[in-house]
Amino acid sequence: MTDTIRNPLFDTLFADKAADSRPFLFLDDDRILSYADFHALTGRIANVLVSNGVVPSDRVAVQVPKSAEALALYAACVRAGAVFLPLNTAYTAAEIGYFVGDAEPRLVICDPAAEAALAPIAAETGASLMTLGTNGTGSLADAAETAPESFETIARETGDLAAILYTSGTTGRSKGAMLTQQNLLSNAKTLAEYWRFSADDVLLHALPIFHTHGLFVATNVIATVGASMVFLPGFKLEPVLDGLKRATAMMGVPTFYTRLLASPEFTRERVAHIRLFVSGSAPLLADTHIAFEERTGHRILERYGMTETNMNTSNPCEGERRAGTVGYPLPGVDVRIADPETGAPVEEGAIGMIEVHGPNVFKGYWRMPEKTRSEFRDDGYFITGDLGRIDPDGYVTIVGRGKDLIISGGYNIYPKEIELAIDAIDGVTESAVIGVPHPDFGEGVVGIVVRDEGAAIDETALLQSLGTSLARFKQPKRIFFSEELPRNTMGKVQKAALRDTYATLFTSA
Ligand code: MCA
Ligand code: AMP
Repeated sequence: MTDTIRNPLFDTLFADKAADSRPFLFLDDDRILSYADFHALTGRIANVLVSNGVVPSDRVAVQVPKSAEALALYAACVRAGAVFLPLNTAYTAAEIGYFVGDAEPRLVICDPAAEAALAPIAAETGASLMTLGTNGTGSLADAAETAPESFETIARETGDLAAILYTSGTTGRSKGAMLTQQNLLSNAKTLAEYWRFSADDVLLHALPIFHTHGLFVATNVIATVGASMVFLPGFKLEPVLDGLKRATAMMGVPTFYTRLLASPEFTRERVAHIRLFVSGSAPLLADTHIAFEERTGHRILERYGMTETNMNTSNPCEGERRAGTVGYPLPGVDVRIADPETGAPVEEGAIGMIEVHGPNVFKGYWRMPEKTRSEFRDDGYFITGDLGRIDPDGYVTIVGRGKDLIISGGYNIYPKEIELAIDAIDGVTESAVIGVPHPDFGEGVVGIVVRDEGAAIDETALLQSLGTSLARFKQPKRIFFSEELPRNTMGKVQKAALRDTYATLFTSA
């Protein structure tokens, strides 16, 4: 550990390993980046950030493909006291426009291929634009190449912001969750200990690095203990099967595990040496849990978190990993079940709103004080929007969602946002968007659309119109037309009835 902590998050993750020659990243082009190499790279990138006008607390918005340099950019932002704002690589320019307008970053960094589309967006808010592609391409990489390694880390307090991650909302407007150094650091330390990570571990990393799971849960835990990662650009079966050979642990969304199980090459022998498989971001079906154990002899460890809270609960490392549950509240995290309307505690074992409190819980939504107030109880507990219960022996089970949310392959999709985009198309009267069981993504998005009288718009034309406004993963996999939407006596669309109608759309052979 460095003598004096100047920047708690950066110092704990990277500064105290600045001279460490042990591997941090095993890359897919066979390069190995040691902790020392990585630390030097953060210094060079931090110098580039500062020479491009970034001062402490400035936002740096980043939509770049996954790479070692992209990960170093995250660490460099923390080191330079900037607020890292990662964005899904699937977002369209229209979607990026909203985030840039809302967050007003000093600097926008994008894939060289997106430069022409994003230049006017950056210019509108007065942000500078730089690029970072794969394999060390782009203006940021070029500038970093010649920048000095030495950089005096900017001092930060634990309560200062380290990142803003946008999450969609039930009203369709995305909210920026403000995460402090303390939020990230406390969770990384807790998880590293709870999951028994040590410097000997090698994590298979195939998750994207623009969300909590791949960025904070995976990377921060590994860097906290000085372990290594097999760092893959994404989840593709062959490289993952190959990468597992040298790994001791893997983290993934349930789709990773169902895809592995679908491969005959995923055998007990292949993973006999693995210590830990972790699943989260979406419900892991008990069937998958059981099939995984039958195939491999390993029980997947399921945990539960949110962008706003980092990780809240986890099944134990030693002890029973109970299928269908998300385990115990993590040490230092208070979890309670409350009446969704009043916030009053429910009887032991009863179903209610999951509420959480602890050093992991975010500071609030960026420039949305009222929204922030409405999602916290007066005593400081955050209202997750997830419905669950706590069994007498302490295991938490998520039984549903109090929020209208679809989780597809670990990505959150808010129906309201999709409905607004569909309703804006000529010829559409109204629409309802639902999620139904999908064999690969867990839930698949389906749109039910009522057309204006005489309008001829069909499924293909509708999907084409959505192409420029919505990221591909959010677009309905199928659209159906109906004369009207089913409504209850209050006029509210009965989504449960629609979900029943289309329940087997993707799962019937
Ligand atoms: C890709 N497609 C999807 C998804 N991903 N459609 C629906 N849902 C998805 N998740 C679409 C593409 O647009 C494309 O459509 C087609 O599927 C194939 O695209 P491809 O890029 O080849 O897909 P893939 O690379 O196989 O990606 C699937 C994936 C990926 C590996 C499951 O979505 C993924 O890495 N998901 C992880 C998300 C994650 O990290 N979530 C954590 C959030 P077309 O062919 O029509 O063009 S953090 C969180 O939730 C909290 C805090 C927590 O607890 O962790
Ligand atoms: P995000 O907005 O991407 O942070 O997603 C957070 C949401 O993902 C939570 O509110 C839950 O609804 C869901 N989630 C995360 N982990 C799990 C899990 N293990 N089981 C069920 N749902 C989960």
